[in-house]
Amino acid sequence: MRRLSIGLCATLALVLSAACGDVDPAPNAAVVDTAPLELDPSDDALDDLTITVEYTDGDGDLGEGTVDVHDCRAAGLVVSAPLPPIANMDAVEDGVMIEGVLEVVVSDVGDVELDTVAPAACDELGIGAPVAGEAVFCVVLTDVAGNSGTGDCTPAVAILSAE
Ligand SMILES: [Ca+2]
Ligand SMILES: [Ca+2]
Repeated sequence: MRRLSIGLCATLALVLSAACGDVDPAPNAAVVDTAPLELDPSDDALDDLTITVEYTDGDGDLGEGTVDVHDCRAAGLVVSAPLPPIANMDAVEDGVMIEGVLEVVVSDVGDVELDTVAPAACDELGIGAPVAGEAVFCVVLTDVAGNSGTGDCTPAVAILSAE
């Protein structure tokens, strides 16, 4: 039973769009912190992962979109959560570029059987085949208009054996 919770840090910035008008409407993500780097699936207090993501969205409508976290150990291990409103309505209407930090918590990471190849969403981001005792998580953001930008992945997180 895995859950995803989202914390929005208070670092939302409204950036005036560049006048050249070449705005990317898709929200991009960059993983800036992953903690802890070791999870113990047999201990409920030690199996929760916090991924800190910097986001940018060229037209401001990321709020109320979704965040997907792909567990690259096997296809279909994806947790999704709705994002809270981010920019105010005026900014969204005006298509103002926004950037800020999201804290994404993936709760209760379990021990799973590995696929032989990385799931497509992870492969696209350059993640190789799953490795025993490790897990990589990739974060992809989708704005309220349905635009998905470039995601980013955590370093390998050690998964302690449940034995
Ligand atoms: Ca957007
Ligand atoms: Ca837990």
